[in-house]
Amino acid sequence: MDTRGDNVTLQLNYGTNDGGRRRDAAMARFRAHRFGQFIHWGLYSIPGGRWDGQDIDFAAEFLPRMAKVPPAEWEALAGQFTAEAFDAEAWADTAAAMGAKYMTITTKHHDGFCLWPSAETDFHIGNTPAGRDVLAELIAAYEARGIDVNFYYSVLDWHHPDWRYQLENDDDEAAFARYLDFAMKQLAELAQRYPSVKAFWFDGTWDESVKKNGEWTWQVERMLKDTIPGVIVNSRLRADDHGARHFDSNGELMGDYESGYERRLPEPWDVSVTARDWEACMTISQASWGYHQGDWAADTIKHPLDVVDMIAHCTSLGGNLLLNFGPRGDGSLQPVEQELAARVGDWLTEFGEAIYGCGHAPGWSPQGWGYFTRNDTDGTIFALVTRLPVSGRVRIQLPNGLGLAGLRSLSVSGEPASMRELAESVVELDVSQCSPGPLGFALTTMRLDNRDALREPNPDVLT
Ligand code: FHN
Repeated sequence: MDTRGDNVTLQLNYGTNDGGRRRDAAMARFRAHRFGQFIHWGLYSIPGGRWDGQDIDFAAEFLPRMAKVPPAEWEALAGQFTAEAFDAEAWADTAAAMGAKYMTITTKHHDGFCLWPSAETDFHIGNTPAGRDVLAELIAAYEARGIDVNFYYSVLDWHHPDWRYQLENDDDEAAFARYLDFAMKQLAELAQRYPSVKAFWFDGTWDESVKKNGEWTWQVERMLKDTIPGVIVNSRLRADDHGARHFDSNGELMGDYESGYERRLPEPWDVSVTARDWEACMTISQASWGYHQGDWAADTIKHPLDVVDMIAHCTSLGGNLLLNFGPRGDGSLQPVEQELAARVGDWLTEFGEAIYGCGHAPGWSPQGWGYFTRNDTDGTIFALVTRLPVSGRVRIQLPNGLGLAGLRSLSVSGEPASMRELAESVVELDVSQCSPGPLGFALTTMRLDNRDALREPNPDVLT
């Protein structure tokens, strides 16, 4: 243990590697992507939240637990996994139309069913009527469109006989050691079989059994990064020497980006999150990740403009948004999700300049009508109006000492009818004549202490 002033730094064998702010090209690419597509697809997609005619009012991928499905009946679902409507090209087209720059697919969720022909278990897609290497098909289709592919992997495995939630005796310890060996081999399979994968998204690591095995989590990250140099690992994998997760016992991030925001975003003014890379994941329905055929999910689909607000919100705080899709059991996409993807893509076609390669704009605080972002390369400041004031006026509070020398509309909505300086560093745009809907502007700023050098005095402003 070191003591530096009041800060006591614990010596950790399995703590942070680099505090969550990698500077290499692979991490810069992930950061610049800003928006990705999450896909939950597995055996749970077949029943779609319904068992014996009863819908569960819970996430569809938890059906085996919520409906207490006998393990043998759940395993038998593999016989119905035909993937007859699975079309990797169609999935990739939807992602491209939406403006997603990466896709994260569930290779194995909590039920233990593997979307790849794993040599470590018989419970995999190779032993189903589908019999296809869907991960290879997806990688080919997405990468052909310039979209990176990442893998989700659940350490929690309800199917494996050696899985343990707690380690209460020597038998538990021995069994769980066998399980961790199995999982390590599966992860090595995925990395060796699909070496173009850019990131691993770990889940299901909240149980005491995993938290007591920080060394294994550290070894997994090392193995993956040795196998695929530059590969990215989220913060949900690691536990440190004392069982701390996401952040080690010294408060330093473990993994390459923080992935604790699930179906929620940081407060718009919580600039503390800008200290590291992070990603929020979000369902399109209220709370089901897997396809859910019941009204419980269908009645809670988000509006596309809610999603674009989330994208702008995340970018303004230097984070990514991972939006989840739940294909049906046969591999077909839900039309409601495809429609939402198209509308989100329309917005990114217009305003993507303020998202891709952009991040937090230090000193520019959100002001209710939307968010500021900043191009990480040339420093351009953008104003994204996702919550248009009913007044038709957008008031911009610039950082002290800055004035607005000009602006450029990012879309066909047109330029503001007027731009008035109300006070030092306060400008009001009249956008009442702009076409209805989201707006976005690239701002040109000036130092107020040499305003005359940059433009004529504004007759609207009393000098
Ligand atoms: O239990 C899972 C859930 O099914 C889903 O995969 C989400 C995605 O972030 N992760 C877990 C809940 O935190």
